[in-house]
Amino acid sequence: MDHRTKFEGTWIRVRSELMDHVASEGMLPEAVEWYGKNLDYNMTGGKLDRGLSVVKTAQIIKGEELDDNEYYKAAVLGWALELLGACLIVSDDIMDNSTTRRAKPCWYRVPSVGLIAINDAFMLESAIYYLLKKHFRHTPYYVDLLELFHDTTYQTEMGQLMDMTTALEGNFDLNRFSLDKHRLIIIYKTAFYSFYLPVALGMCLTGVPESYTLEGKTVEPYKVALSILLLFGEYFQSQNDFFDFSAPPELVGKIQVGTDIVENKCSWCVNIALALATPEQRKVLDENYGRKDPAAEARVKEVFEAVGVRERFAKYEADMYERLEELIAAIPEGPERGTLKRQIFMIYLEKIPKRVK
Ligand code: GPP
Ligand code: MG
Ligand code: MG
Ligand code: MG
Repeated sequence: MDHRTKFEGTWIRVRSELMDHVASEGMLPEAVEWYGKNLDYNMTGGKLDRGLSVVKTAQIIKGEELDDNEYYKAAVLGWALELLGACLIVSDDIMDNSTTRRAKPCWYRVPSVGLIAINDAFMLESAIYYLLKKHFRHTPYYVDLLELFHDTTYQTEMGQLMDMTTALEGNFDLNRFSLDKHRLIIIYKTAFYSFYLPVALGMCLTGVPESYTLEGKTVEPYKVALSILLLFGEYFQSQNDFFDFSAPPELVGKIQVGTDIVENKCSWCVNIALALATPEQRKVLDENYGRKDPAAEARVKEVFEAVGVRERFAKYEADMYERLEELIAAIPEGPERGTLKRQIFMIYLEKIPKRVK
């Protein structure tokens, strides 16, 4: 059985734990049924990369297959992370005024749902803490897990706030954008929760300490992991921005191609276009970016094509690949179990450049 199928197979048990719990609270049957629909709609159909990464990290660090009990614990942490992802996406789609996600209408667009989606997002988040308490309350690293989830959630919210406040409706001054601002936004809104959190959870679960000595040198494994994973996150979200402009809609699972241009977002593409535009092209961007009008959006896209955003992305991707490869090769690694391994990061390096959504 492949990794993904095995991980997916554990969802049914985690789902039952959550459903049994809400039912045991004596909730009204229609509410219990609604919660089940919330879980089914928002926890399925995704790529599960974050959740899977928790399990893989734990396996690599342990250096051998996890036994059934260890596997389930790792999977619970993986699903807890997927719950965080689902909560963020349900909320983000409302804020971004998005239409579709994973080839289905966004949850808040489902006719009977609407703004109940806000409470549904809260419940997806709270489910994390129910699972953590149930499975990890008695472990010495329970507080570390809580802190990891709380801290990264807060960081993601700060990122989302920067994402939203650099994109205020009606503020058409493109001078407020820059690649440095873009970098800060995406590290906070994506990199911490999508890249650092899965690996840090896997490390925490397998007892990787704050520091250890390797060939006479002190290694701080969480700091090493953070520095590389934030760069992965930067690359991944820049790619998400690029796909928002370039990808055929059926691939990204969004019927209407991206919303970044009309939503006035400080995206990778507009920053690249601003750096390359002639004064005439700059004028087109100034007059059309962030306008809620398909014709204006089309004019912006023409400029993106003309300045060569696609070629720039290919170059950016090749440079990132090289940088990441070097950083991974420099990770201090020994044969000891319970320490950081390059393979954890190699998995990301193999996957991200190939992804199409
Ligand atoms: C993705 O950005 C960012 C998030 C999912 C974080 C949301 C954070 C909250 C606190 C709600 P995006 O809007 O570019 O993603 P997509 O293109 O997938 O909508
Ligand atoms: Mg967003
Ligand atoms: Mg969005
Ligand atoms: Mg996007």
